[in-house]
Amino acid sequence: MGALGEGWIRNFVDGGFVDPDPQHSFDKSDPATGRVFARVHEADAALVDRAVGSARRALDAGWSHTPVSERAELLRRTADRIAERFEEFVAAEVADTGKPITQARELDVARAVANFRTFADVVAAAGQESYITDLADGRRALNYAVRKPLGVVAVIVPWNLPLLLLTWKVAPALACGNAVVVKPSEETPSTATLLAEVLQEVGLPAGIYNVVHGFGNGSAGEYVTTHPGIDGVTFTGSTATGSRVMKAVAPQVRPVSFELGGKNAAVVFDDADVDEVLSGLTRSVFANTGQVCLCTERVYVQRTIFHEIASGLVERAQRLRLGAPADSETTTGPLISQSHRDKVLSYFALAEQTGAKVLTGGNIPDLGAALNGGSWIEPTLWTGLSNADRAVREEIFGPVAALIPFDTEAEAIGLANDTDYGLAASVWTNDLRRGHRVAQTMRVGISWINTWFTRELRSPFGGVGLSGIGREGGESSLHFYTEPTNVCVQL
Ligand code: TXE
Repeated sequence: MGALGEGWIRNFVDGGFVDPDPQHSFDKSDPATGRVFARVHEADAALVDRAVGSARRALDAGWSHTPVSERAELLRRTADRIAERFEEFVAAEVADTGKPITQARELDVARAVANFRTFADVVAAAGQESYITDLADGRRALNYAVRKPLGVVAVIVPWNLPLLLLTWKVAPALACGNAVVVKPSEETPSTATLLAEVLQEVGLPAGIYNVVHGFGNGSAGEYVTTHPGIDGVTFTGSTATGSRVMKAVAPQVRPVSFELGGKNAAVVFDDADVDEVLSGLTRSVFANTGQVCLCTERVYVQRTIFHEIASGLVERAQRLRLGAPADSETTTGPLISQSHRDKVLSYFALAEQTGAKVLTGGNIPDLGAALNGGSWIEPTLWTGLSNADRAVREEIFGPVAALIPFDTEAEAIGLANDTDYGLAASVWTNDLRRGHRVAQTMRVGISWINTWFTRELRSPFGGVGLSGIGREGGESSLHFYTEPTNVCVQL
């Protein structure tokens, strides 16, 4: 039986799909309508143990010694096969998330293809470090580092960009010769499962890619991260869960790579191109219904153009089209779940209690009988809040931003950096020197000037503070997914 047949979403362990157990399963519903469309088999501790065991055996059986060129070729075949089965991935991602089909095509699945292609190239071009050491007695030594796979890597991913974030980790992990045990979000189990089929088709050995479904505590997430056979964990999700995962791996002192979201700032100076700013902010605040770790939730605008930017952004927010994912005119989907909408609505209430003026949005929209069972919410903008307010300090992860005025460059830098998070920032200005100056001062992992979300997959990606630990992307990924052994030769 294939990945997504007969209303079941199955686990994939040791090269095969596991027969589902109706006693251990949960419903998967469509966030756009609220309708249940599949059951997901929840992996128990024994199944997770089988997955980890099979991963170890497959590594030892030779995968970790496969020539790099072969692994790179396998990644390229995987990219080609996803491209061939593109619309199946799009349909699965849209069903799980309710996101607009155009976005799933242009971003989510397209990036999955790009992730595999990029890491095939990166690993094929990677060199090894070597140094000649001059010794005190005039002799020399040669040092070289041999990079070996980390081993069995736990890959824990969230629901906002499920396939994109999964392949961002799985592609470099496989490129470096690791085996993975993937725990997708309980909200978005489908595309990780479909990927198992693709990896089987392109000839990945059994045991190298495993998928175990379930939740966090007392479920697959906890079983994977506490398993003694895991050699490292790469995780994207909330800061609170990241901290829990860190505790879970602490007894065994395993390396972690964490991308934990943000409370990202945009800083808009009055010399910026207003049209460019408005297009950029519309994307950065509302893309994926605000459910991207890089989304802007704090917009600092120089006072001289504050009203122009605020009214322009309101107008653009009101032009967004909420609607059925399959409609190519739809720009904005629902939130991932009713419980996530409850969280976002709680911030709406909090913001209003603490003096926010709602410029637009703030409510649950009426989209008609077909969609009203979904977890929809209006794109929302506030003024009247300050950095002291919780709605400006905590990650909301919805289509909402607070607009706050500033007067001077120094004040803007202070406001933008006044956060416990540190993932991304965007600076809008036509003053070249100021752009670089301010972008470099941002206490973040990723700083943009006059753009947002433009990504180079070989560049380091990650955050500081509550936004995470470590970097992935290009060489940074190769470093996380390998362990060097340094050899020193007396010459
Ligand atoms: O994330 P969790 P949730 C933020 C965003 C959102 C909040 C909560 O603010 O509102 O997180 O979302 C697995 N051991 N981001 O609850 O819990 C879980 O099953 C091991 C930011 O969905 O972090 C899922 O696979 N695993 C973000 C994954 O962790 C555990 C993206 C993420 O879930 C676990 C998503 C445990 N104890 C939400 N508990 C970003 N950085 O982009 C949960 N999981």
